[in-house]
Amino acid sequence: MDPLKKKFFEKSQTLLKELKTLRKEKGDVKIGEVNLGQVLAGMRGVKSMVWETSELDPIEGIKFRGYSIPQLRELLPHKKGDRQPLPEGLFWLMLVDEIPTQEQVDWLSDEWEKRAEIPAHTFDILESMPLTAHPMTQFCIAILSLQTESIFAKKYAEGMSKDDYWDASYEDSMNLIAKLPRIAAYIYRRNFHDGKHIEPDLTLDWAANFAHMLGFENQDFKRLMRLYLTIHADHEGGNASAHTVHLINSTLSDVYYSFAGGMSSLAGPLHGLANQEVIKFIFELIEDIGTSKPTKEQIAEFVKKTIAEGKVIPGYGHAVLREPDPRFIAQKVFAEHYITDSDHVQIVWDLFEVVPPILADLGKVANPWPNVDAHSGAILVHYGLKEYQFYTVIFGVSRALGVLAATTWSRALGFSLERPKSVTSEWIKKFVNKA
Ligand code: CMX
Repeated sequence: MDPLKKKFFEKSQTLLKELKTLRKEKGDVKIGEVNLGQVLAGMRGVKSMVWETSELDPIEGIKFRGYSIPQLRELLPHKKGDRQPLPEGLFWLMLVDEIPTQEQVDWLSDEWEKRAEIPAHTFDILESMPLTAHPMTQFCIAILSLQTESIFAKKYAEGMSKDDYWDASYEDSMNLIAKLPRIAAYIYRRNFHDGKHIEPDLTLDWAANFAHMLGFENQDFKRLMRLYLTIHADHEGGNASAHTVHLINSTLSDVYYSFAGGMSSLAGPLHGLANQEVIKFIFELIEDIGTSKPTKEQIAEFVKKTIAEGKVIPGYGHAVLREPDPRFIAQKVFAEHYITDSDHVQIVWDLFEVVPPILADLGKVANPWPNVDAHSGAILVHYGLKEYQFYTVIFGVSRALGVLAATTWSRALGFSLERPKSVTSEWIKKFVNKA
């Protein structure tokens, strides 16, 4: 058994026993209440699932196994000469709740390289897609095409015991994570660089190899990818992509089906697609105002006009957060350090000043602050990755780390098929009037 898998097995067995006892002895303890407002507002705040890998606080933002992003930047192993954390380290932490050593992270980089090979039919399927298909559509289809490699599905068909679900899930998760950068880069090069593909460089870490296969050799871009793929990895279990993965996987559909579903959810403009919408919004703003150096007054005008047209300001607001997103701040800190003289980045910073009071004045927006998607596009444009249709795919590559670590836990802990109760509006009217 590999060292990560062995650690995971030992830890998950201990928690499994604890949860079994808790369920038996305390199963009827109430942990929350649900009111009609929550149900009508997309189940906001309803505690209904267990997610081991991260937890979201409305004020402090995301904590991965209790660690904030600034703490992770200090504690997770780095590449020599880089201050950004390695996403391999975050995956290790999320999976086994321990900060890994440099040696453990190097082992994981090597392990993913060994598992990165893509079956030929996946490339064939991608080649059969029109170039007009959105990169997220291609990404979802490519992931689903990998389902032929599912160890879980194969073993299930052979009569696998419940006790072994976690093992097959771990193997599939490791394999899928290993393959995603190659698939994503293939889609990017196919769509935007005449299909001139770049072979992986097996000496590089997971994020740097992704940058290399995309065609970016700039060391700062590789640093950016390490940070980017770390901070987008997980946002507790209730966000749409994570919850979709959790739901699908609870039916014992394997991680390929589950993750493809999660990526379909990430492709929505209120979720991950917001990162492409933000840079589109900035390009439109520049076009509309006629300068890439607009004043704050001109930006405010454009923001108000957008709202008056019945549209949202992409990159602002959040279902849970009530302060600026620490993932936005982490990218701002990166840009302040590595980028001088970018009009797009400056507009992002000006929007950070201009948008919140305008949204707050509307009187209905629960969180007027920027979220993770408000910053990323301007930084990618700075390094030359201007094809914004691809941005959500990068988000998706990162999101695999959190949701697949969490899914491995779900199978180890034997969580049940998800099946909440729905009611009709007729039922609600009757119930509320009686109350
Ligand atoms: N611009 C304009 N109006 C906004 C707004 C924004 N950025 N954010 C919220 N509102 C509006 C909502 O549309 C809603 O209006 P109606 O009552 O007329 O329908 C009202 O304010 C209340 O919404 P809320 O309770 O503040 O927000 P929700 O929890 O319902 O939705 C979110 C959260 C993210 C969907 C919403 O803030 C939004 O649409 N933001 C823009 C899209 C975006 O950036 N999404 C990315 C989120 C991060 C991620 O998942 O990647």
